[in-house]
Amino acid sequence: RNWEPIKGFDFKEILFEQYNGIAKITINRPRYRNAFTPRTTFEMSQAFAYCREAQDICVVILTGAGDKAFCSGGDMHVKGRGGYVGEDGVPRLNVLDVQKQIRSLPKPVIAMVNGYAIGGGHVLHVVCDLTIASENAIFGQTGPKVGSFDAGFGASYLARIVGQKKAREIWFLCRQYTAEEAERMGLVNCVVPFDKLEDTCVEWAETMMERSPLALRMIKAGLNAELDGQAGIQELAGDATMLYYFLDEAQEGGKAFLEKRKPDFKKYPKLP
Ligand code: 2NE
Repeated sequence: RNWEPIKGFDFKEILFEQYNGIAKITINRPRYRNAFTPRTTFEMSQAFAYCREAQDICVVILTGAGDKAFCSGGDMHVKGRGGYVGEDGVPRLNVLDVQKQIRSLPKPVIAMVNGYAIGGGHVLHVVCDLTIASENAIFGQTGPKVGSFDAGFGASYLARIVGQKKAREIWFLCRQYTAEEAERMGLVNCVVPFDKLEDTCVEWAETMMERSPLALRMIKAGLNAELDGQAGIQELAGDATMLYYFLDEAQEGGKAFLEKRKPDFKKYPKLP
């Protein structure tokens, strides 16, 4: 498959490519099982921001380089006091920004889990809309073993997926689960042989690209809204406003203001 690099970025820790309307973001630190540093997550943020704006990108695939890991969470070499310390010496937890971006991206995001999805790397797949895993994939949280936790999406959204008891088991015991076990928990959409992983993700992406993008956008916002509180409602409401702006009724309000007259809203339909 002919993935083309997306130009205009000087990324050091991710690969950013596209093919036929699909963007692929690959965490590219296989030496460290694709653990992320503040730079990795800054780069991911930039890539997701591009995907939001780009008209020719319809679906995003998130994955890790190689055949060992999707992502092993925060890089323990740079975990300091207050967060993961970047090249500027500032401690951050900027992976949380990436999680929010994935959830609010008005396009589907597929986690292509090609190996270990552990710790903060596990949470990254959890927040993606769909997860497709290869048979060698391993899932789990390690926080309480290594001095960390994610009590945000990593806890509450995980519990929505696998249930409260299982989510507590995952976090309290820090066990590792096979792809088959993860599928049984509803934590992944499907499991395929490693050599079919990318083809399957592209097929799923291409199927979604045959569906109405606006319908997918609205349903994603609706599914998020319940859990994301005011922030979720804001997104769904923003989509409703966007659609309203397409109507003559909304145009009339703005036109009337500029023409210094009373708006005439009477002519627009009031459906039951
Ligand atoms: C991922 C896992 C299970 C893989 O095991 P294995 O046996 O396949 O590989 P190995 O030998 O452990 O790792 C290979 C190399 O990658 C480095 C290792 O240190 C090792 O390096 P060398 O010994 O060859 O020099 N490596 C792997 N993971 C790394 C990491 N996260 N940071 C830095 N280097 C890493 C196994 O490696 C593992 O359990 N890794 C640690 C997973 C972990 O605990 N991650 C942090 C969780 S906390 C978190 O991510 C987090 C959060 O909880 C909340 C918010 C934000 C982040």
